[in-house]
Amino acid sequence: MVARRVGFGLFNRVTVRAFEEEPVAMKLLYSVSSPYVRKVIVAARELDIFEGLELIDGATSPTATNRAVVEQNPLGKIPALVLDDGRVLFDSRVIAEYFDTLAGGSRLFPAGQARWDAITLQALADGMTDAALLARYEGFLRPEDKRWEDWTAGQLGKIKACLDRLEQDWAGYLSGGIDIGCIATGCALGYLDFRFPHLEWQRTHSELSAWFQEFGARPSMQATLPEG
Ligand SMILES: N[C@@H](CCC(=O)N[C@@H](CS)C(=O)NCC(=O)O)C(=O)O
Repeated sequence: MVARRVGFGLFNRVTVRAFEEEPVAMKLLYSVSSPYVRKVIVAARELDIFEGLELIDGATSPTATNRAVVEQNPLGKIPALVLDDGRVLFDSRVIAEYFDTLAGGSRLFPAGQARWDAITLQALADGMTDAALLARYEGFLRPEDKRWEDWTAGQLGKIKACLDRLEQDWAGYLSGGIDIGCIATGCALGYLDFRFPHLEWQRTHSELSAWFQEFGARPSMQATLPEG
């Protein structure tokens, strides 16, 4: 997944020449376990602009905040994209759309009516990831004696509802080509397999599972398998 691992102070200027007038240097605060980071890196790879990114380790959590991340994004969350003109872009939705623009536009974020499908699917998939991450934090970060079963059950209920909706309403769409909604869905499902393998969602969602087997074999997905 990693093109270059460098410390924050060691900024080797890397530029991407795309469709903007000026070359843009871009540093991406990332971690190899984050599904949102994976989403933007898969987007960059699919758009052929990945080589223009400098990857900066930004591993962080709500209880062990990475100060280098907070300096760029007051929410303390990754991904965050630092541009050489001082702008910082976040969150993953904004960064993915920025990459799309750099690559000429309307590739992963289609124009016209199709846009609403693509970004609604992205919202559904990201929302499922949000629920999974909250359940992960509850079961992993929170001290054992303070964990709240009802909270975890609520998040797992959201995940199940999203999986059911993806299977029922989106399986045909997913097979129709790649856009930001498909990438977000692939990364959300990959995160479930990474952190919640016991859910065995593939046993109960056959069409989604078939799509994920194929989508997950793409080089962009294989190059970004989560670790940690
Ligand atoms: N909506 C954000 C979510 C980003 C997010 O929650 N990232 C996690 C890593 S997977 C994070 O940075 N967590 C640290 C925290 O919540 O303090 C996005 O799409 O980028």
